[in-house]
Amino acid sequence: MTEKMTSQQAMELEDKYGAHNYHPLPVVLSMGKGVFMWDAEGKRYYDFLSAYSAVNQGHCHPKIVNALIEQAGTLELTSRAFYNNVLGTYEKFITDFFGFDKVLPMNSGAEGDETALKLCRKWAYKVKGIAENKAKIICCENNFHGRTISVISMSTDPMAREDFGPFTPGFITIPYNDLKALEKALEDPEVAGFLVEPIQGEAGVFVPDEGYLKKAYTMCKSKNVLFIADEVQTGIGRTGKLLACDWEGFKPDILILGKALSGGVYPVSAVLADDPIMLTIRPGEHGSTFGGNPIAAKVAIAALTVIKDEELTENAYNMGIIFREELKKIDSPMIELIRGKGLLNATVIKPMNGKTAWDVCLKMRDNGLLAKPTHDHIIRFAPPLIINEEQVHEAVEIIRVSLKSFE
Ligand code: IF1
Repeated sequence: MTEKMTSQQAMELEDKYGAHNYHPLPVVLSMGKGVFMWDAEGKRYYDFLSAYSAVNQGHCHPKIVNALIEQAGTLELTSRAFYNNVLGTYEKFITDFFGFDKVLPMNSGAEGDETALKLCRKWAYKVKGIAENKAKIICCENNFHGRTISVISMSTDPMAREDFGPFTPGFITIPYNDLKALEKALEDPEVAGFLVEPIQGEAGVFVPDEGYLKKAYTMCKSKNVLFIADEVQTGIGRTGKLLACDWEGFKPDILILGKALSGGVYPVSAVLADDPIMLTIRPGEHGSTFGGNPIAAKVAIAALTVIKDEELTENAYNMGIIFREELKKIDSPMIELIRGKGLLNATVIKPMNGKTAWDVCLKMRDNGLLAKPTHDHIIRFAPPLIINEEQVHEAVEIIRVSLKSFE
């Protein structure tokens, strides 16, 4: 029996044999359950990242894990060269769940965004009648839609773009939360779509002005432009509504889902749209080996069923209010501001005595809570949506003690 691996050994192995494309917080997790994870030495942590909102249902949810195990032992993959007895059931389930005619199943969030871009362009040429190769898609500054070449072609983050050129053409970048800029960009008759995150997660949980999304949607409709909502991070209950777009009561023309669509158990993403858009892609024009595989189908049905049966959207709404209220009670000069919706929240940290958000995250780790900074001074707080009130209070106390330790 091999010696139980220590955290140090695990980190050394990753450093020696793994690409250095991440700078993880120095903690090595070995087990997860509900809102908690445990490290290699058995120390327990509150998970306040949820793998960037992929683990909304809590770690290792039995219903989702059992769906995975059962299907994996029955029929794991057919490819789309053949039918299987699970995919159609899943397609009906998810299109009913979100209210669209059809779904195009993929695997990662970036694949979902790429699929949405291709679908929008196909619609531009087949339906809107834009001249071939002239279709343009509007996106926002400080966006995050994934790491593929076309997706980073929309990025304004130097780190995401540097030395990865040349880039895919056909994107118009405008400031986020700026209707005047959108109005101007929409004057271009070759614009086919507007791709936007209802809340910009990676940028630091930027919540746009109330009404921005609905007005943007209405402006797009007036110009026969598709509103494409990237809800990979904000969707599936995270913001206290099933979709963040639900806060403003409209249905996007194209909806992109990922992450919590599987509860973190398996890579599953999906693009949903109604027939006039979705049917512009014909057989053989798009797909993927694993897209819509039987395991993904069963896991996604279980993951969405858990969201509904355990009323996790409502819990995210209620626990989010308590979390922000309690966080605001912390009297710390390091807390510059708190923002968010539901259980997608962030605080901007003002460095103090040379200590930054990174140091706060290290201290919270020592005190039993895991979160990670984004863009230097912002800490995102996104626990699994199953968190209860007592756990919210305990987590806020850990955050308070950690901040106080720097005074
Ligand atoms: C990493 C960020 C978050 C996303 C939205 C598409 C995707 C993501 C709105 C692509 C993915 C992940 C990627 C992950 C860290 C995380 C992240 F920091 F990178 F930006 F959440 F904010 N649309 N976000 O947030 O989905 O292909 O990853 O399945 O790259 O380290 P994916």
